[in-house]
Parts: sequence; structure tokens; C-alpha cells
Amino acid sequence: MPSAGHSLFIADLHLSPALPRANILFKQFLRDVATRAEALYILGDLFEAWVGDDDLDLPFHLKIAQALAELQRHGVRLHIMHGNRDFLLGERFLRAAGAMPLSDPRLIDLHGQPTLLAHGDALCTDDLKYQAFRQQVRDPAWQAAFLAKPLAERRLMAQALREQSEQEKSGKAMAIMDVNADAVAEALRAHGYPRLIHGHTHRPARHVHEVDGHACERWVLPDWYEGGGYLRCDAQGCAALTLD
Ligand code: LP5
Ligand code: MN
Repeated sequence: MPSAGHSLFIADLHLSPALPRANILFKQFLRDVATRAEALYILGDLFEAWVGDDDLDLPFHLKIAQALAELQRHGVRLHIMHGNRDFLLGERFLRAAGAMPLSDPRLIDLHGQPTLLAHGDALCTDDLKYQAFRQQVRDPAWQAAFLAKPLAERRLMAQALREQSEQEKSGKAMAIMDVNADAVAEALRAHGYPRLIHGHTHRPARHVHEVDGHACERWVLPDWYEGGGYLRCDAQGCAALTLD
């Protein structure tokens, strides 16, 4: 039975002390919009970079976790998925935020409609250099070795990596950094032709993919660099909304 409430989806907020505007918008969104929902799904890249849960001691990070934890008082379920910037978000952060982890991809029943949730980076299969990098940093042994380094060193490594990433992106064609149509079709086929919601590419849109005779909706969430936006879904369907 579809429920009467609604759910919200956001991704790619890239929160950091260097971008106070997104942080202000996010706090307003949590207070004025998210508190009315049944559930809030954060589909990756809540943070610009996350180098380990010991960085929760930074007041900027702690305040975000506390603002998220407020949702529990309003009965809003909170689900968080890793992005390529914050794949090291761990149990300590989730506990502080009162959030449940979401694997990537994850199929859910969204108000009666099967819906596949993903960050989106794994669908960018044409970006071979990124996929090789992703495989390396998602390896538990690599993560344990990285997390064993002092916090200050991890922050410097993340900064160096961000600079390298920006440099490499400027030499990559836009098409390479978008999702691959075959990867999308394969994911939809493997999960029974659901609706798909993802972020990462920062190209907000509603697409329809015809896969094996099934018309599947694909919603791409916006980033929060220039204003924010979210997807609102209920039993009738989804709608993309912007914030000022
Ligand atoms: O994030 P976005 O959209 O700008 O770019 C992504 C891909 N880049 C990344 C890297 C992140 O931006 C940085 C994440 C910081 C996380 C901090 C915790 C872990 C620290 C680990 C320290 C080693 O995901 C980019 C894609 C783009 O999306 C579009 O899909 O193209 O991919 C790249 O640019 C990756 C490069 O092509 C390959 C990088 C090889 C790096 C080799 C290791 C270098 C280590 C340097 C540190 C000393
Ligand atoms: Mn991303």
C-alpha cells in the first residue's frame, strides 16, 4: 500500500567551511522543508571531502551532524549514501547524525514504486581513470591504511587529490564525465526496470530510458554550488524543486 507522505532526495551539497552559502541553505532546508517529510535521502557528496570520522571534532562538521539529528525529533527517517567525496563517512558520523546507511546502488519501494538509488559515479564507466581510482579507494585495506595516517596528513592528501582531480577534469570531454547509457540500461535491467534517482554529474534533469520495452524514469539531482535543489516524491510521482 503506498503511504500518504512524501520523501525528499538531495545530493552533491559539497558542504565545506569555504562555501558558507550552501551551508546556510542546507540548514534552512532541514528546518523548513525536510521536517515535513517522511524521509530524507542524501545520495552522496554531502561534504566537499571527508577524510575520516575523527574530523567530526571540527565544529563545522559537528554542527551539520547535529542539524541532521534534529530530524529525528520530527519523525523524519534519514538515509545517507556515500559519494566519491565522502566515501569515508563512517559509523560515528551516522550515529551522530541519526542516519541509516544506504548501499550504492539500493533498490527501495518508494511510496509504492520500485526506485533505484545511486550516487551516480559508478555509472560513469567511460571515465576509465576515475573508475580505476574508485576501485582503489573503495578497497577496505586501502581505507584502513589511509585512516591510520594522522588527520593533518589526510587533509593534505585530500587537498592534493582535489587539485589533481580538477586538473584532470579540465582535460576530459564532458561526455566522458556523464553516465554511460549502457551502464544505466544494465542497472535498470538488473533491478527489474525501476525508476532511477542519482546525483554526481551535476546535470539536473528528468530522462526516460526505454529498456527492453520498459520506459524507466531517471532523475538527476542538482548540486548546491549555485543555490540548491531537491527532488520530492510521493505516490503520484516526483517533482524537482529549487531553493532560493
Ligand atoms: O568530485 P568531482 O566531481 O570533482 O570529480 C570526480 C572525480 N574525482 C574524484 C576525486 C575527488 O574529487 C576527491 C575526493 C576527496 C576525498 C577525500 C578522502 C580520500 C582522500 C584520498 C587521498 C589519496 O572523485 C573525477 C571524475 C569526475 O568526478 C567526473 O565523474 O572525472 O575523477 C578524477 O579526476 C580522478 C582522476 O582521473 C584519477 C586520479 C588518480 C589519483 C591518483 C592518486 C593521487 C593521490 C594524491 C594524493 C597525495
Ligand atoms: Mn560526486
